[in-house]
Amino acid sequence: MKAAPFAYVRPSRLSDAIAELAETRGGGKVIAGGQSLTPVLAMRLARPDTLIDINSVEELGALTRSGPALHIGATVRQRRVERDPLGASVPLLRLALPWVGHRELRSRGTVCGSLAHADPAAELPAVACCLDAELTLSGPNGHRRVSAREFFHGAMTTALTPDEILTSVRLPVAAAGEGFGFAEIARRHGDFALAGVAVRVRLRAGGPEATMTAFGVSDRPVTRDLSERLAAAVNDGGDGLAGRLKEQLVAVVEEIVDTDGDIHASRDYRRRLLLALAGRELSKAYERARDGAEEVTT
Ligand SMILES: Cc1cc2nc3c(=O)[nH]c(=O)nc-3n(C[C@@H](O)[C@H](O)[C@H](O)COP(=O)(O)OP(=O)(O)OC[C@H]3O[C@@H](n4cnc5c(N)ncnc54)[C@H](O)[C@@H]3O)c2cc1C
Repeated sequence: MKAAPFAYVRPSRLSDAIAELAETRGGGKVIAGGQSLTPVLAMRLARPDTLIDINSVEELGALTRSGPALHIGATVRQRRVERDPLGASVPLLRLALPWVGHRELRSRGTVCGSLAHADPAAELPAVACCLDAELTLSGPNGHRRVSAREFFHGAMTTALTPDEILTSVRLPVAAAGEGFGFAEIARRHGDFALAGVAVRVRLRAGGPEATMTAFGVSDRPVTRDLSERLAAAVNDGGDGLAGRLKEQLVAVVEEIVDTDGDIHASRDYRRRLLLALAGRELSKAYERARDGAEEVTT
């Protein structure tokens, strides 16, 4: 099938892009990498009257580190973050990116595009939630900052209003004493996840802090503080931390998996996947934090 007709504009300034989008009064759509939007257009599941291509807006192409944060502009490709040495400052992102489709898709797809698209089974929204990233949304009334955990409202639904552009995301760079874990189960490599987890562990004097974000199991990424459960499993001592963690996490996982079964997996199967992944990745993240091996190479 071919896309329904649309007008196409390619402004070179952010203010013009915002003005063009506002002028469409909700009928326009931003296009970044086009890896999700183009198939949707071709199937006529979306029929925008205007596409606002943001790829010529120079100020949206920045990938910079400023103090404790990595700043990723709206047109920065996923593959660039995967390869650029700056990307290594956010190890969880580097762990997750190879799971996003295939390399060819990541060469076009943008980090912000994936966040704006808000597929509940996508990897990068889970990373943003786990790290409590900050998103900048820009519209006719200026810029506003939204935490990733408040950005995702449901499947393909976010805090973005029809006249706003997601202009950048800021993620905290890793500090000493932190460790990360990321994994998913999909039917084939490059497919969306049936269930997945992003995990961050921080060692503190009072005990370890642990955050886990699950994806593919609800209509949006689900984040939980697992510090007490990790501390309990660690304090039990001995080998087999992943197994002890699984025992600690049964009730949390039961509560998180909030999707009816579908043609790919039942609810019970997703729970079992999530439990196995959560135990394993939390244990790995703890060991990485303890061993000071938070840097990830790809
Ligand atoms: C075969 C295939 C497999 C894939 N597998 C995966 C996978 O395993 N995991 C995964 O996460 N993704 C997967 N994807 C999608 C992924 O490739 C895209 O990178 C990502 O979802 C969208 O990024 P994009 O820059 O291409 O966005 P686009 O396709 O350009 O846009 C996607 C949506 O977000 C909006 N949008 C984009 N940028 C902005 C912005 N800055 N401000 C406001 N709105 C914006 C668009 O209007 C559109 O609604 C797959 C895609 C394909 C075709």
